[in-house]
Amino acid sequence: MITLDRIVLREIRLTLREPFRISSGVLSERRILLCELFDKDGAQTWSECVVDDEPNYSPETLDTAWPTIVRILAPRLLGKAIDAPSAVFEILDKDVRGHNMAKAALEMGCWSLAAEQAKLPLARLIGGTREQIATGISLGIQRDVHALIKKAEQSIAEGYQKVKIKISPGHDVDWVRAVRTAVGEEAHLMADANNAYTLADADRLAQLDDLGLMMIEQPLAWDDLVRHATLQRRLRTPLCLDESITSLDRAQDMVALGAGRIINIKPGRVGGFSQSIAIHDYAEQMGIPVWCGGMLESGIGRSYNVALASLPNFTLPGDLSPSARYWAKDVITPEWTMSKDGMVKVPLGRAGIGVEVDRAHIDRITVRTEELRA
Ligand code: OSB
Ligand code: MG
Repeated sequence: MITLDRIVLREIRLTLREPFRISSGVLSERRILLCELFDKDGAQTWSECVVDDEPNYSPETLDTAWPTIVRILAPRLLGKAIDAPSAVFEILDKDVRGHNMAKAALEMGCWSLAAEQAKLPLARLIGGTREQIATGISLGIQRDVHALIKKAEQSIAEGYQKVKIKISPGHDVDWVRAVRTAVGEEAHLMADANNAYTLADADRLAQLDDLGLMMIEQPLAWDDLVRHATLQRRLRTPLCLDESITSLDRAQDMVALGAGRIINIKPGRVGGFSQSIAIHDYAEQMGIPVWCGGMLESGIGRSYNVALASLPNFTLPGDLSPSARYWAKDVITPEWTMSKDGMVKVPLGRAGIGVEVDRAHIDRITVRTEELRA
């Protein structure tokens, strides 16, 4: 039983070590929304709302999520006795359209609180079976092809098991081919377009078929399925959907339409863990592999992704780069690290999210807080 008596929202600023460019925008200083959740019986945890500053990935931003949590979502939970974290999504979702990332921040926090209460690592509470997760890197669009080749080679040398190349018109077939030539046939490469193309580009995208990619992620519009299905029929390379999969229903639609063959699950995008687990289970039944995407989270958001990725059907490497790839200093200790063979360990040594949150550091980089009470 969970009864929240207090939620504290914080906006922190973390500067990326280098700007991250995707087809739909560039990120350099992250405004990150953290939540601290307190149960009336003393359990406490942190969660992260994975919104960006700009609505170029999803319609949500930090400035939509904050007031939505304050005015609409948190009051549905504060002071109410909640049977289990699996009940939270429905409570938050009833008659609230969208705002999945805002919902997810609270929902996932409740899963972590339940793990704290049960004295279990979050990964174990949800039925995770892996002790370490194969890790890939997501490389932003670089200044020129030489910079991209260098980054890809470095990533493989560091042990990453998958290299995802962000593409956009003008930075696509030739760039990916150049990387393939440089790193050889065996390297696990994929491309992510973040909606940069239309069906008019099908011939161009079909040229990627010769480059041995594991998948092409979300080439078409952020909310599209039908056109992806048309495109998938033209391509040998599997399509992987990211932006378009916002619920279990959309995952089922993807399969029914043949709009993709792989799903990138980001718990924030689908409203939290219960929806992520439902999509995972459905995909497993349908023979659809899934992997865990990233949103340039702080170490707190990452801990949820790592726990989720310990479920059995997360069979492909996740975008779970170690802390040092993003930040000069992360908000947790120890920071997330990756072994030489590209694995991230699931923290199974303690309850909840499994990592220590560096409150003093968070205090120093907090620009705003708001406390919500039952
Ligand atoms: O499309 O997967 C994406 C980051 C921000 C927004 C969208 C995406 C990404 C990434 C980065 O690819 C993954 C990571 O956290 O390393
Ligand atoms: Mg993506």
